[in-house]
Amino acid sequence: MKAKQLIKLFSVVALLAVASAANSATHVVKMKNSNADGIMVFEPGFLKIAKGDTVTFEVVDAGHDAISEVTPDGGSWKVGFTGGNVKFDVEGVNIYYCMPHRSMGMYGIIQVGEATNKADAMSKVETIDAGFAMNHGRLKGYAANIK
Ligand SMILES: [Cu+2]
Repeated sequence: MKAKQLIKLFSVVALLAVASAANSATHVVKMKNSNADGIMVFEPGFLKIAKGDTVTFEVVDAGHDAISEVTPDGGSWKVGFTGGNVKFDVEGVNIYYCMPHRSMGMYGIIQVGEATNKADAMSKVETIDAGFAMNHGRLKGYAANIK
């Protein structure tokens, strides 16, 4: 291959890389002690993203983690107390919680593309909410955004 052809090939590869990176976005979910939704919260509590997007769990207040409870494919993911990134490659509804504040209703929902497992997720929301010691209705409010 001649040098000119090689340069052309590299240009195409570089453009493709830029294009695919531009198609996936990064979103932020803050882990906080309080906001307008009450105490011990993920912000936003409901987030809709596209398949392939990444969510950065940001530590605003210490002492929170994020652990999946419901996922579209039965898989699991977890973010520790120092925060971190989760890339979502499966379409559907993810329901997650913070271990230390689980009974206080510190839950969040991330919908990735189509809500492929909506019926399952909605029935789990009922069960989860019934187990809270406080903040009843918060998770149901988030779930009302699942479309
Ligand atoms: Cu927490």
